[in-house]
Amino acid sequence: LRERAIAELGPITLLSDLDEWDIRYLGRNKGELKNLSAIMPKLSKEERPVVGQRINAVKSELERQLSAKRENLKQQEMIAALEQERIDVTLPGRALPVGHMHPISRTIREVTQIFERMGFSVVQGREVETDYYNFQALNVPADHPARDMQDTFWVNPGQILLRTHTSPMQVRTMKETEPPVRVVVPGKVYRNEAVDATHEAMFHQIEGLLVDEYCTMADLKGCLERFAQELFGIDTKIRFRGSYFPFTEPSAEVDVTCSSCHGEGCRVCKYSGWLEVLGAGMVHPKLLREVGYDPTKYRGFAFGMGVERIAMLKYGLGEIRLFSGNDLRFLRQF
Ligand code: FA5
Repeated sequence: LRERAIAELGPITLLSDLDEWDIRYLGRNKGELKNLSAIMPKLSKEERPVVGQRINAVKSELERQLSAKRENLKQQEMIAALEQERIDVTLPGRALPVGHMHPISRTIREVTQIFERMGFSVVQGREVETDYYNFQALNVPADHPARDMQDTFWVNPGQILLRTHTSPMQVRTMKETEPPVRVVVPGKVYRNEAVDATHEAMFHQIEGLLVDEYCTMADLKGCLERFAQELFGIDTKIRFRGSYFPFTEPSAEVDVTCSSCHGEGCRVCKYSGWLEVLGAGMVHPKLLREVGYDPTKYRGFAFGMGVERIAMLKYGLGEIRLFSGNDLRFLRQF
C-alpha cells in the first residue's frame, strides 16, 4: 500500500487530483488505511500492537508527503499565475467615468453665490413642516382661501405637511435671530399639482429674506435686478407685476426677460418675451409682530423663486420634467 500510494503521488500536478489522492488513501471514511485498520480485531493480542504501529507509521509518512506535495503545487501554481498575469505598469490607465453636478444643484449654487456676494448667508430649512409655519404664522389661517393657492400633501392632515414653499423659513429665521437679517434658503418643496411642461409636484425654491431698520421696495427691486443681471447677463430686465401673498404687503410677481428668444418670442416664454420666476414683497407687519420684532422700527423684504424655472430660462428649455426624468442623454449636456 505504501509503495503504491507514494508512486501515485509523484506524478500529480493538480491540487484537485491531490485532494482525490488524500481521500483515497487517508480518507477517514473509506480511505485504504482506514480499511486496513478493520482487520485489527481479527489479529491476536501479540500481533495487534505491531500491526497498529506499522499502520500509524505509514499514515504519518503519507501525511508528511502529502503536505510537502501540497506546498510544492501551491507554489508552482503561484509562479504560473505570476508569469501569466504580468502587468505592464507603463501602460496608460483606463479613464473612469466621472459624474458631475445636476443642473438644478448647479443653478442653486450659482444663485446662492450671487446673494452671498451681496451679504446674505445660506441656511437650510426642513421639508416636513407644521401647519403653523407653512400657513398660520404666514398669515394664512385655517379657513383662509389662500390655502387653495397651493395644494398640499399632508402627512398628518391639519398638522404636519410637506412644505409647499420655502417661506416657513422666514418665520423660523426671524424667531431665531435678532435683526438685521439677511438669509437665502434653498430647498425642495411639494405641491399636489397637475404636472405639465412648467409645473412639477416636487420642485425647488430659494427663499430670500432681509430685515433691517431701513428697507424699502426700492431695495427689493435693486437687489433682484442685480441678481438677474448677474445670473442671466447685464442686458436682462426685470418687471414687477402687482400680486397677492398673505405674508407680504405690497406683493409682486417678478418676470425677467427671456434670454432664449432674442426678441422674437419662443417656446420657453410662450412667445411673450417674459418669464415669471419669483414672488416677492415687503414682509407683512403681522409677521414681524408674530416673531416679536417691532414693526415700527423694522421692515423687511422677502422673495421666493422657482429654481427649475430659472434653470429653464438659463438653459433655454421648454420642459420642466427633464430635470427629474433621470435621462442621462439630457443630464450629460450640462
Ligand atoms: C410662493 O411659493 C411664495 N412663497 C413666494 C414668496 C416668497 C412670495 C416670499 C413673497 C415673499 P408661488 O406659489 O408663486 O409663491 O411660487 C413661487 C415660484 O415657484 C413661482 O414663481 C414659480 O417660479 C415656482 N413654482 C410655483 N409652482 C411651481 C410648480 N408646480 N413647478 C415648478 N415651479 C413652480
